[in-house]
This record gives sequence, C-alpha cells and structure tokens, in this order.
Amino acid sequence: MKTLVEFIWKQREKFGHATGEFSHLLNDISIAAKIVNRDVNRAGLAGILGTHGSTNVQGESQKKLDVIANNEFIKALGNGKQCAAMISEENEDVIVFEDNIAANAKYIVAIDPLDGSSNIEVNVPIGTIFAIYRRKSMGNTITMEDVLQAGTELVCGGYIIYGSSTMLVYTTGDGVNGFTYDPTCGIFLLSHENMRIKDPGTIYSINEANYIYFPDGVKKYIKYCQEDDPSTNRPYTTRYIGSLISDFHRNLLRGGIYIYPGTKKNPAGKLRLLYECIPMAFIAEQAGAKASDGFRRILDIQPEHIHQRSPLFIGSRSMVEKAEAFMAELSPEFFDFYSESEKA
Ligand code: AHM
Ligand code: MG
Repeated sequence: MKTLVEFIWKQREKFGHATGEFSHLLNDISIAAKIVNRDVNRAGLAGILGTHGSTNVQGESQKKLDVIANNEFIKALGNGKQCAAMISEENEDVIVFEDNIAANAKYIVAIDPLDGSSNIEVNVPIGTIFAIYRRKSMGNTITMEDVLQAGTELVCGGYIIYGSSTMLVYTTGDGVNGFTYDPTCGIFLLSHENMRIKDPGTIYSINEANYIYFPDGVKKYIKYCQEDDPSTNRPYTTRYIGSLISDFHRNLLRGGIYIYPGTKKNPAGKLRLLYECIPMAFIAEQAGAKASDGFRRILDIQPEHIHQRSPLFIGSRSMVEKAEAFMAELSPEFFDFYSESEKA
C-alpha cells in the first residue's frame, strides 16, 4: 500500500521543477494531524475536554482542544520552515513566522485547527481544514495580497477527519485522494484513490431548526427534497451532524448536499471563507461536485478580510444547481445582503 509520504513524493516527480518544499509542508501538516489525533482520542482520559475559558475572534468560547490543536499546527508550521504565515480561526491576526520568511518560505496556510469542536465531548467526528497558497510577495514582510487570495489561486485544499478512523483527504488540483491513518504503524495509507461524488445524491444536510430564518429559496429547496417523486429518488434523506467535515465527508462518499445559508440577521451565514469554504470547495470541485454561496462560485470570491464569512451550498453538482435556481428565483435580494456584509 502507498503511504502518504510516498504519494506526495510521487506527485512531486510529475512536476520536474518541484523543489520538495511543498512536499515538506504537507508532511508537516500530517505530523501535526497525528498529534492532534492522539489528543482527540485520549481527550476523555487526559483532562482536556471542556472549555478553555477564552473566546476567539468570532466571539465563540474556545474548547481546550481548540487551543491545543491550534498550538500543534503553529508549532509544526513554524518549525517546518516552508510556511511564511498562517491564518487560523483561533487567532485574530495573521501569525507571521519571521525565521521562515528569512529562509524564503513560499507558502501561506489558512487553517481551522479543530472544526466542529462543539461536538468534542460527545465523540462525534471533528476535523482540521487547511488551505495552502503560494506567497505573492517574496519580501521581508507579509502583505495583505499574500493572505487575501481567491480560491482560484489555491495550491492545495484538504482536511483531516478524526472519526471512527482518521483520514486525511486532499487535492492539489489533480483529483482528490484519501489516506486512512493506521495508528499501529503511525502512518497514513492511501485508501480512497481519486474520490468522485455521486450525482445526484439523496442526502441533504442543513440545520433545519433555523428554517424560519432561511431565505425563501432555501425553504423551497428543503420542501423540494421532501417531495414524493420516486423517479428522482425523492424524498431524499436528511443527515446533519453539525460538523462540516463530517457532513461533507459523508456526502462526498455517498452523494448529497450540505447547506449553511445566510439569513437576514446573519447574511453571510456562519462558515469562514478562507479556512472552511474555500478548501472544501476546491475538494468538492476536484471530486466533480460544486460549491457556491447560493449565487457565485466560492472559488471566485475575492476575500476582503481574513475572517470573512460566506454562505455555503456544497455537494453533488445537480443538487447545488437546483438550490441555486431557487435562490435566483425566490431570494435574489440575498445576493446584495451578502455583498454588503462582506465590506463590513
Ligand atoms: P466551528 O468552526 O466553530 O466548529 O463552527 C463551524 C461548524 C461547522 O463544522 C458546522 O457545520 C457548523 O458549525 C454547525 O453550526 P450550527 O450548530 O449552527 O448548525
Ligand atoms: Mg470550523
């Protein structure tokens, strides 16, 4: 079986000019992931469940494991020398690695170190989401141009799911591959080669408790999913874990759509563009699926600030297109609500 390290180096050989720096960076991420995996697995025994007592930039209470995971990735990327700067859900400002800049580090990493952390105590899968960009400037400082790049500039998008087994799934724009962690040997092994999403799927995932706040386009789509039409396998089935990675991963394997829409009160929804929506969108597209904010392709959105939020409609292509059609027909005003909120 092919290990992640072998796979990364094989991929590198495809690009004659590759220096190996990107391979090192991905390897650094996988090492931090192994440590976080260990901590997540032992959380109930190690006294590291519960809240940390602090809040992050989003005003959300941080869990102890949020902080631990964030520190592991900062350590791995800081020591690894390939990452010039990191954007994390847990840090208000860009984390700049001065020593790595001095050593000409070429990459910027945006990361949600522990996504779905509200599920930590109940043993539901959680994960890490990461996006890797190439630096635009190669001077002594990090510029906003380096950190605010659209998804079309992405070099790599990936996630690690700490679930019934731990998996690392990533793409560099050449298909999506998944690696399962073998804890007895401490290595990730290629288990899911060239992952493709089924289209259409039969699963829809949305926090339906917020139904009354949803745009009419989303309400109509939910009703569409619930209609009786055996010729299109409807009614679909609903599955919502409340951990984006888990909901996305299941839909990637089975076929389906995940929606976190904007509402009038929160026009840009909840999820963050740079380290949640963009990397997942890149993976989705590379698996033959689609990701939008209900109107625009996620990868085309130019980020205005590092913790910007975006609505997310992601999954089997025809399902996302159906939901987009209802948004265009019944909720066109939401496009302006989102765009205004981006500037705020
Ligand atoms: P987090 O990054 O603070 O964990 O928040 C993101 C999570 C997603 O993983 C999940 O899909 C969503 O929040 C669930 O939100 P809600 O509880 O509003 O349905
Ligand atoms: Mg998250």
